[in-house]
Amino acid sequence: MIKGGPSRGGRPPGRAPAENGEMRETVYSICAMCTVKCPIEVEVEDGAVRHIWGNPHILGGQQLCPRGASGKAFEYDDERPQYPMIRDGGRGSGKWKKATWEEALDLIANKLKAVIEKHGAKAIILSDRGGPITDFQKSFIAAIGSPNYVNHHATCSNSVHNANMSVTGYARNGMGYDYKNCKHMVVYGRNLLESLDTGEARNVIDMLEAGGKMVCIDVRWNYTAAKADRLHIIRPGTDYALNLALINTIIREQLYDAQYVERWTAGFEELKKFTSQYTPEWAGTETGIPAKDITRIAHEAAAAKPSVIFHPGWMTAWRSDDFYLRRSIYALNAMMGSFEAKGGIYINKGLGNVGVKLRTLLGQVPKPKGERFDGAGTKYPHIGAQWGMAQLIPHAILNEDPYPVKAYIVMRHDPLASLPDPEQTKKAFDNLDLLVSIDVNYSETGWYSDVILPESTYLERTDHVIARNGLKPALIFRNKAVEPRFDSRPRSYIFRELAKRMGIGQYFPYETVEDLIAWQLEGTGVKPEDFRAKGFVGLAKEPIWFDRKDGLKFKTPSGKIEFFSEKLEKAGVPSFKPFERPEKPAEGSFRLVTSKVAVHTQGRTTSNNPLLNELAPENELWINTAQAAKLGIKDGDMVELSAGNPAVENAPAQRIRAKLIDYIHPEAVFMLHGFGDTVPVRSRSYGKGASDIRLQKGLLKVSVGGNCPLTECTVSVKRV
Ligand SMILES: Nc1nc2c(c(=O)[nH]1)N[C@H]1C(S)=C(S)[C@@H](COP(=O)(O)OP(=O)(O)OC[C@H]3O[C@@H](n4cnc5c(=O)[nH]c(N)nc54)[C@H](O)[C@@H]3O)O[C@H]1N2
Ligand SMILES: Nc1nc2c(c(=O)[nH]1)N[C@H]1C(S)=C(S)[C@@H](COP(=O)(O)OP(=O)(O)OC[C@H]3O[C@@H](n4cnc5c(=O)[nH]c(N)nc54)[C@H](O)[C@@H]3O)O[C@H]1N2
Ligand code: SF4
Ligand SMILES: [Mo]
Repeated sequence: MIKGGPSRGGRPPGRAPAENGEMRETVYSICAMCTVKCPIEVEVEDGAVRHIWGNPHILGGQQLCPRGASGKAFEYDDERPQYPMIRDGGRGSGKWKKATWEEALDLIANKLKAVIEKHGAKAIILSDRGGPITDFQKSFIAAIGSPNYVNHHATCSNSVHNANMSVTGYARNGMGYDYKNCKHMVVYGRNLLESLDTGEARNVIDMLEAGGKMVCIDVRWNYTAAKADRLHIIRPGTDYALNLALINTIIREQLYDAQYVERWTAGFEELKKFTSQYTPEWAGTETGIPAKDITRIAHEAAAAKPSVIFHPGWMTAWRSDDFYLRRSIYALNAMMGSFEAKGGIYINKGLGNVGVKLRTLLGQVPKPKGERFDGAGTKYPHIGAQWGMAQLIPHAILNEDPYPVKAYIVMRHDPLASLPDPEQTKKAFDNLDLLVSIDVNYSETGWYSDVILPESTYLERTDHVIARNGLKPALIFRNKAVEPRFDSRPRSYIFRELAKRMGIGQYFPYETVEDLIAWQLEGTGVKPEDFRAKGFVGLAKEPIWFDRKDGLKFKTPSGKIEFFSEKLEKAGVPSFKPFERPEKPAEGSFRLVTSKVAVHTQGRTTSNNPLLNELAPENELWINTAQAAKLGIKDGDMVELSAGNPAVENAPAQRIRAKLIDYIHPEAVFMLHGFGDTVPVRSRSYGKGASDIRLQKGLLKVSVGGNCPLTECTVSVKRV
């Protein structure tokens, strides 16, 4: 027993000797079982993980989600790469040579140098999962002179980010939601009680318990809908029509916050004119949601303003016009005056708001010159270059458009499990001189690469300090809890060593990551030991709110919320776009809708986890009961799905069991993402379930918001 006792509330931080002589300690760190980065407290006993909890000082002692809690099972699973591996056969053949770190890093550096010599640094792309813990890899790719850093957002939030940038000047995650004080929330396909961020889910439950109302707009029932006041099942791809009618109603009936609109928005008259034709009656026929229900949403939201959230969602790469849907959601919030209102959407406060400057490696690296491979920020001026468009990587490689791309470093990202149409991406990868995967698992991309570098897991490594932005900004970092089990290395080592070999070692001026942290903190007034007590250092005593009368800081050219954007127009992108009705799928065909399950993360992060695999080993196909009857499909029948996209050849069919459900739109079928594993050394998930991305043929496309239009996929369904 730890002296003082290991009770949930009062575990003392730091090392504490146990009575029988063994050592137990608690280490504060950051979860990485998904990308949300919940603060954790790891209980370590005799150098091994005993249990992982939520950091009680931030998460109020709450438990983690099932994936966070299964971090221990991941750590002690041997089915992950245990040493550097160099391909020793054809791509994807599974033939590997065990290598030392010196051999693997030398090989990578030599190939990169050869590519630079022949084609220039631009011919190298690095992609990762994005987020704040990216300083090592971003600095590396910039320091070798390539502008081609890209993250996964093309299949996640690109259109939300770029839409919010065009309306308020902030990215999606530049803002947060004051759920606890919210009185009315409308969510569009944001399944927030299953596609989890634990803190968010807890706050939403608190909101509902305090009497807040939630209205869900989805094409099917889900766990969020189960807790909502109302679920409106909408015709897939018509949310934009709903919003145009909501805006129309709110303006026509003068339900908006006139003072706020006058003070903080630009282009209201244009918005009014544009939406005047879109009545609730019209939207009723487009969406299938009766006009009276649409009017009711507008009335209820307006009655609760400004404590209202029209939730802009997250993984929204639904359709080509998704950008306009997201713009309309941000516009609705603006009309409710909800930006920077209690119970609304607040602007995240960062270090700049508390006068703290944190050093980063990237801050010391000259910005690389030259055009990006994807044209983000140049050919597409309204698309953020900080995210880029990973879906254009295959095109760039195959067509040398706009220039040759010959090397690709993939870090904490699995394009062959997350981009649509992996067959096409593989074809492109066959033309690379070098494909490197830096991962903690065997990913699909890793299995197809030239070199796998095993990174030490999140429990085995310390990463640099990051800012936790929000109403009360804080500093935090991922802190090593246990020694690596295998011959892996942390990212701080991998990129420093590669940099040395590339002759850019000066940009990685540290020996240990602890030195780096001390250097980062110099001049901030915060010391490394300050993190010991709670695992983070708060930088504001009270929540920071900007003054709604005069102090709002929108980052648009006008400093206001721009319904009409001259910047967009100049880029050749109209501020408003008429609604276009999605085509109705042919008889026996359906729109394929995919999403997440509470016990897994994305494509390949957790599907082979011993505990989580047991909880959800396979996916099923949800199909509307009446539609299934027409096709002679019964619950539990095996069905075959074929890609029905136009101009698709050789789309591999996928087999999956049918699950009949009344509460899904008859035009849609639904399956979970992340199944259909093709990597044989992942014994638990290999070959199980059907792959959605293999059906999403021909969708490596750029939509106006920079996203891949993932739901513009139809499949035909037949009984096997
Ligand atoms: N457990 C778990 N939690 C996660 C993740 C995970 O992998 N596992 N991933 C994290 C990440 S990276 C993200 S981006 C978020 C994603 O979180 P969400 O944004 O909630 O995305 P999805 O889980 O894909 O859910 C999308 C929902 O949209 C619905 N939908 C599909 N088409 C339409 C349509 O045309 N209109 C409407 N109104 N609804 C539609 C689907 O039925 C589904 O319920 O979750 C995060 N949290
Ligand atoms: N059809 C369809 N496609 C989708 C989605 C969908 O719902 N349907 N969801 C989309 C969404 S929202 C997203 S965010 C993307 C996600 O796409 P990805 O970001 O590619 O997500 P994963 O497939 O989980 O791949 C992440 C990789 O990171 C590795 N990894 C995990 N932890 C670490 C670590 O600490 N270090 C290193 N080096 N590697 C690590 C994992 O093992 C895994 O191989 O997929 C998108 N694609
Ligand atoms: S949501 Fe779950 S898996 Fe993701 S960081 Fe938080 S605890 Fe970890
Ligand atoms: Mo995502």
